[in-house]
Amino acid sequence: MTTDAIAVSSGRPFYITTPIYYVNDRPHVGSCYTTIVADCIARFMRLAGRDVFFLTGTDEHGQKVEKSAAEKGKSPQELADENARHFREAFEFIGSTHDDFIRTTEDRHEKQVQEVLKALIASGDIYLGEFEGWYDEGQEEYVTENQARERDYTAFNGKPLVKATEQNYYFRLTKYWDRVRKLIEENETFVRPAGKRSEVLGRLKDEARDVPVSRTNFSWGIPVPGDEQHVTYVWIDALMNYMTALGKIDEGFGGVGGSRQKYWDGSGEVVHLIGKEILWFHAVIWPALIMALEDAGRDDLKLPTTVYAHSFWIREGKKMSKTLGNFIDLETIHAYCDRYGLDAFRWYMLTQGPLSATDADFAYEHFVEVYNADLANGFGNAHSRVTNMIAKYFGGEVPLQEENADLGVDWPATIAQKTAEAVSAMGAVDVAGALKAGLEVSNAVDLFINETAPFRLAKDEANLPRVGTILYQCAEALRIAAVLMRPAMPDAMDAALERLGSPIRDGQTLQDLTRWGLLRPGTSVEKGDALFPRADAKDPEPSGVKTGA
Ligand code: ME8
Repeated sequence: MTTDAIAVSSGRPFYITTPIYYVNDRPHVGSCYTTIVADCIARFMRLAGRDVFFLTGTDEHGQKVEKSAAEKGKSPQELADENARHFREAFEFIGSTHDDFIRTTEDRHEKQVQEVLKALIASGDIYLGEFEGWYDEGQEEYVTENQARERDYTAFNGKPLVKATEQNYYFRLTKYWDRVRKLIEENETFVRPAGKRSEVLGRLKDEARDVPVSRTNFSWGIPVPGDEQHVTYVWIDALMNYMTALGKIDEGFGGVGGSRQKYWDGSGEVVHLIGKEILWFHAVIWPALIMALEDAGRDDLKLPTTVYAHSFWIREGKKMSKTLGNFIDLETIHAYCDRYGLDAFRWYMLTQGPLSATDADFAYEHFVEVYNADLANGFGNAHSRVTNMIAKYFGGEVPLQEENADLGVDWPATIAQKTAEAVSAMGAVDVAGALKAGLEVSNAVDLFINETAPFRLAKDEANLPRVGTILYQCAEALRIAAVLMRPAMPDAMDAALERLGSPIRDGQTLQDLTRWGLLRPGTSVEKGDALFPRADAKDPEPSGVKTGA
């Protein structure tokens, strides 16, 4: 995915996905994070005129869910229903604009996964074999002898690895190993960011091995067609969601006719946004599966454009875990949003989050610092200065500009440059970079006010035309800053635009909205309460009240 390929263009499809989340647990800051990032990209791309499809959902099969349900005295389906509802509610709460929410226990998904299994068993790329190895029960994956030794025979969750022998169905990954390596080597943007790509290429230097794709030690999963004592390994089942939701395997089961085919037919980009711990599955096993399907005659199926693996939120330098009890859970997220607003929470997630190769620390003091700097003293302050002065000096109407006034800032050029920066950053999945471009416009307005001092000039009535020119430029630049920051903070930026008399109308695109001079003199401007009231770090950290398991 080059920057150019993804850039603004009318109507071209853009498909973005999050991982589907396990229903053995409730949503937390991690699942909310990936979904917020995907949402921000989806909103930006829609505004840029792309035909976007944004998918999220839940991963409901597997041993982990079966065990977790048993511990809670529930059936796996009951637990899945309950937690899928929590995920839906959480994603609605954080303002996610996903177009579909897929659940792997849905008929449309199960039927298509069984078709895939049948096709691959028939082509010989899935076969019955025997295996002994080190198994990570938490991750539901086998690790090689080398990896097991390196980790001191400890699983990802800190428990010991177990030695397991099984007769299983296997996927012939060995057959596709070199093709996948070549794909990643020759295509710099298939796995992003660059550091993650190198990690995967490093692992691909190891000896190739086939991967088990079925289990017999639990039953909560999709039965292997023709050999029902085996259930499909959760990973194969889960990865297929990206295609089954579009009806790519069989549109008859997609339940949407052929209307979603265009989102993955080679005419646009397909971006899988994931966390770093599931990169191997997405960067290696997933393309290999698609290649195997191609070999089995499904040459209509395409590879994704980019697998983007972000790092993790940690808490005060430590990994977040249930054992440490230091998770930013939903209740805490609600408490933050109650105090600072959902938009501020999204802003923090998006601008300070671990999208790069390093983990990001969620720390209260840091949250307050960023909130005050960017929002209360940044955009919010610039907005209230400008709307207040327009109210005070021009009766709340956007003033006229003087002809040929040169106030030292070439706004049209600045805006064109910042918009281009935002588009190119978003195309490279650099969400923080894209949002920074908007914030820089609003910071430039603040500086411009300090330098041109309209509040001082206004003391002499003769200067009012000059003051008007300054305030027109401020209001127009702030309008555009709000447009650029809106994918992160839809409600707050809509309020800001509303007060500038410039709500976004249906059908308006980024290109229309970032055109300098759209704001008409005479437009009514409203001043109002602070968009982002200042925060005080001396207040205790917001904390949520637990509402059950
Ligand atoms: O792995 N910081 O589901 P899952 C940032 N069902 N993101 C985090 C995070 C953290 N501390 N913790 C979790 C699964 N995430 C499989 C996926 S996809 C075909 C199947 C996010 O419920 C991050 O996106 O364990 C990570 O990849 C995902 O939650 C894992 O969710």
